[in-house]
Amino acid sequence: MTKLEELTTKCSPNWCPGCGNIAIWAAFKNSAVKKGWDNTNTALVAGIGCHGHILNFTKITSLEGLHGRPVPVATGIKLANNRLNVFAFTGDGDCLGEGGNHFVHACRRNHDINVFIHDNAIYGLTTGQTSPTSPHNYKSKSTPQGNPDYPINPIAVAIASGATFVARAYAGDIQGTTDLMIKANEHKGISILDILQPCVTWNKEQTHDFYRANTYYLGGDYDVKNKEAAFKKSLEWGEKQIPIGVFYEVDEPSYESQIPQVKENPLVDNNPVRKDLTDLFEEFV
Ligand SMILES: Cc1ncc(C[n+]2csc(CCOP(=O)(O)OP(=O)(O)O)c2C)c(N)n1
Ligand code: SF4
Repeated sequence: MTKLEELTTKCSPNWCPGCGNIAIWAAFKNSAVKKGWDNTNTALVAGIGCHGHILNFTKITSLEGLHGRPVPVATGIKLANNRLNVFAFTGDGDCLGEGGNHFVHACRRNHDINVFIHDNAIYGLTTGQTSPTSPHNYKSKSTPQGNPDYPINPIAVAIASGATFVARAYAGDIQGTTDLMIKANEHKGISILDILQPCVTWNKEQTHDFYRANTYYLGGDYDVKNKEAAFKKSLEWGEKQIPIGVFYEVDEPSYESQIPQVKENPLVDNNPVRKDLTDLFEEFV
């Protein structure tokens, strides 16, 4: 059983007070405690950005990848040891800008990993420039006259690329985010969770007040298996019209379950053949 105090590191969070990352961190720790995720069964990866700091404050084995690369690192970890729960924390810039190609290919391959997008619709760490999810006409120091680009829709792109679990959370609802994180990890195959994460310092449009006023939970007779309906739903965005919850979930074989070398036993259980690579490295010195 994982205890909350066991997940704490010596580092104190340095996120701005009120930052949505604090709520995402809380939701992840709650999920870990509920489901027993710890160093024996779980690995974490993050990209570069404010979101990536989550690794410094969470005591579970982790690796901070290059900017835009947490998804391929996570798929590598899962291929090496498919017994692990693997979580990739990534920013909207990290995942959909620098890492956009990795995102699409991981979705279509249906790797059994969890991708949590800390979506603050700006580049946070580098002080608030326009990102791939910033709205059209958004003004920031990088687009002072208004953003000429139209935003990427992470939900629509994930569905179109073949992801088998696609959901959206609002960080300010810690309980709701916890439930979605747990559901994501229970899904066999790739789970994309786009988490609306207010950046209280730089983004004065997509604020906690904005999301509290305009989000609503999917439910009732909404059918998560209907791809066409999910795609249509993913295009909804507006006043009181931002859906939260699971948009799409279907059972399809994961990448790892189809690879003969890993479907029975994780690669780490095989006796790896160790080769002395000194000569090879010498060639490049
Ligand atoms: C290849 C590369 N390009 C640019 C940078 C500079 N850089 C570091 S963090 C960052 C933006 C991060 O934004 P996002 O991924 O949305 O994360 P956030 O800080 O908002 O959590 C950029 C552009 C970098 N480190 N590496
Ligand atoms: S700059 Fe924004 S995203 Fe980064 S810690 Fe501060 S509020 Fe959070």
